[in-house]
Amino acid sequence: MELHDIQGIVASGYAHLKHSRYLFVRVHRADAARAWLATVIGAITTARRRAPGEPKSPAHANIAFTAPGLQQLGLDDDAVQTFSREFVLGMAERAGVLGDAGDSAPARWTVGGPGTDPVHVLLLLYATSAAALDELTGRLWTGPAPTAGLAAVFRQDSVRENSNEPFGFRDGISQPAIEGVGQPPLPGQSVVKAGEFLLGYENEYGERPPMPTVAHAADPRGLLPVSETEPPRKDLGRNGTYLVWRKLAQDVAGFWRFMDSRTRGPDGASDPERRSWLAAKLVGRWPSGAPLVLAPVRDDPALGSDGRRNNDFTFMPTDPNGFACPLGSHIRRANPRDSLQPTPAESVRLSNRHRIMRRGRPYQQRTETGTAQGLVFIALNADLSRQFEFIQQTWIINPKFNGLYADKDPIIGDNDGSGVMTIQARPVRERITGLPRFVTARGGGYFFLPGMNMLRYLAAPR
Ligand code: N7H
Repeated sequence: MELHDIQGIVASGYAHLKHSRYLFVRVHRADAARAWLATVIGAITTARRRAPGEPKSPAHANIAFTAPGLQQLGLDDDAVQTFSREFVLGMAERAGVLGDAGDSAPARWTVGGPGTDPVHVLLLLYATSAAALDELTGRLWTGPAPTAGLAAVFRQDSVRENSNEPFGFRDGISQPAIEGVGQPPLPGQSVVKAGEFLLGYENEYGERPPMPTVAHAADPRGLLPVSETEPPRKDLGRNGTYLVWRKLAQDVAGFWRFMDSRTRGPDGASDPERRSWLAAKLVGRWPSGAPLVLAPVRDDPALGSDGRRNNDFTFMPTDPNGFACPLGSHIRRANPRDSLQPTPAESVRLSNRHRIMRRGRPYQQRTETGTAQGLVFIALNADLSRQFEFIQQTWIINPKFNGLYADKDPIIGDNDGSGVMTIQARPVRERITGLPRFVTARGGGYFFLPGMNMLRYLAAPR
């Protein structure tokens, strides 16, 4: 693996850096943008392994581009069109596939929608403290960015105080391991081929993902390797991947109010234990992170925080019918592991062709009416349609998922107040009705996270 050419966020979620900032940039002038890019390349973090004894860095930076961004930077249309169709169309155009309607419709987005400023570049900044983040922002953006030619059109900050997402559940537990990249796998962690997450390598089909290329003549400095499959064109996308960015607002008060309303005792009194049980059934894990498959009756915080045990499970050996972890719970939809047809082994193979690397972080911000919170959802994948979009469309918002017929994902599905969640149980199943939407899209975009070589190519004067 060419780790020095791969951006660091592919290999690590930078868990030691609590503060992050997502800066959305519009390019007005290509020459100014290229000059700025040339100054920041040296600060971009790669996936290179630390030398023995080398301390962890107190700050990291990564950078990604939309399709219009690549165009604005001067990439020929002929090259832009070699990127995946979904990427070229952009996230807002894929609203139908993603279930982004009603309050989640792109027309209402604060970034990435049809009514907002075009986004060309996304700068992802991470640091140990707010002051260090400001220093990094000054070094990479405020300082060197020319006043003309580039403008920040949106900024999202995030502070991660602990491992929980805003509803109160431990997040960031289950991730695929990429063959040849990152840490050795934990017990239960599936190892998938590098081509599921990086262009230029074999994927779970034994093939290489489609490679964006440029004409031979468009690389007069010889910065890019010659394509093996389409010579004399040059490989542009090698060691890059697609990045999904979504701002997902969470109705935390509404979520817990709903759980409360469905679990009150016969005398009308709240039942905190039962409330947490219902929420866990919807997620598939307890707030501590303990999976329902391994802790079916009550939360087990020691299990939830134990990285060697909290993801070491499949569904079929002990829970084929969903009596512990409901078939339609968020985690069983988002990664069904061994629980799909026709056999558990086939199901694992299939599930591993639809994995994403999640790099999301919570956000919280003041608004005119109070506090808004949610998730900056970030996912990496080599194939937007087969990975992120497939999960969202075929598993999350599909009422016919895995033998169900009327349910959508109870946490992030596009429910409208009449949603249904079936909790399989003996002797009879329980059906929770009247589910609203707890998570609303507020903005987003599809980006390409290039390899370092492509970055140098983009920054080179024309
Ligand atoms: Fe989900 N939540 O708090 O309920 N998610 N998710 N997610 N999610 C997971 O295993 C959550 C979202 C996946 O391999 C956990 O890390 C919330 C989107 C996948 O077992 C929790 C939001 C998509 C997994 C949550 C949200 C996914 C996963 C358990 C939005 C993809 C791994 C902790 C605000 C389209 C499944 C963990 C596996 C796990 C929550 C969004 C996918 C607690 C609140 C948009 C693949």
